[in-house]
Amino acid sequence: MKKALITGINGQDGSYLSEYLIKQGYQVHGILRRHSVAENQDVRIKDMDVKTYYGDLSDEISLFKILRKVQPDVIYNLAAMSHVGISNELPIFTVKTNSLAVMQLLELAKEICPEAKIYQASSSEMFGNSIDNDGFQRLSTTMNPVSPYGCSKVMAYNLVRYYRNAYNKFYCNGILFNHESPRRGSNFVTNKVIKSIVMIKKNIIKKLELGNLDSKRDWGHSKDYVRAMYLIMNYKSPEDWIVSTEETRSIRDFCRYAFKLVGLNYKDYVIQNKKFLRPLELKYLKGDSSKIRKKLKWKPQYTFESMIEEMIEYWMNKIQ
Ligand code: G4F
Repeated sequence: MKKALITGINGQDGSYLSEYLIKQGYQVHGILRRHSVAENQDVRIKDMDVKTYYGDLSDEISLFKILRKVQPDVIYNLAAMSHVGISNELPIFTVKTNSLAVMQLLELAKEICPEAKIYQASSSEMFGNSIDNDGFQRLSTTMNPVSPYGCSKVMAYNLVRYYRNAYNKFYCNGILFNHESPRRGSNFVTNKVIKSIVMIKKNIIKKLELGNLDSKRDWGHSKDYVRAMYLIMNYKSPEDWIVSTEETRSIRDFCRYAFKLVGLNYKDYVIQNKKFLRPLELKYLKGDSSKIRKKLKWKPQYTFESMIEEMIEYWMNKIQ
């Protein structure tokens, strides 16, 4: 039985990937960070057949011990300080977790489990406001990040490429555009909007405060994107890939559709609060995923609409 180690196993992607890998016949191991609220520690994976270990990417001793004990065949590095807005408040922590810790992982893996393949969760935030003339971002697009998070991810992306080339390793980057689901943290805009809509509908709150409504994102579903991760790791050679829906919509479009689904008009409820604006905004994302569609036959199964419908249904049942 092949062994997979997932860092960030209790996150949105970590939990969907665990389910997917178990179905593919893997023994799944994961690293959990200690959480002060014990119930939140493993909330997304508690019913899954996975083995977990307390650790932290930035704690080299825990990482060393876990790698030595598990001896994974494949490592999916999904752990990160993943909130772009908050990376402006925690820039040093962001770089330590998202860049330096990745170097630590690469070094340790090279010594302890030299045959292990590594997947690195790279991000469309690395492109910043660079857009090719045809309106897409692709592997050749200049990376011009506009947040500490984006900068930290560019460093990790380059480290993975460096180790791959220098030491002839199967290390890959998946540059994933935004991906959402009912398991998304509720301080990311999609789940914040959906959860608030349900609370408005149930008369729990009256308004929804947001920041920039005009930035555009290429939003897919996390379940589709973990399938892409698996395909990337099972391709014949280690490469870098873009995973995206090739469609872009504004936060305003998202609100318009989601409010309409429950019979409301977003204009009656959404107000702007400067507190949610960022020092620099990434204005537009639309990824060219033709490479993965062609070479790995990947394509998303969810649409923008079916993803939002699933999220609404989840919160309608959850919030009473
Ligand atoms: O949902 P968001 O916080 O996602 P963002 O910043 O695009 O980052 C996500 O996608 C990246 C891939 O490109 C990942 F790497 C990253 O880890 C994360 O998953 O914000 C989306 C947009 C932004 O333009 C933001 O300014 O929504 C805008 N927004 C407007 N009001 C808001 C809010 N974002 C948040 N989080 N909260 C608001 O109230």
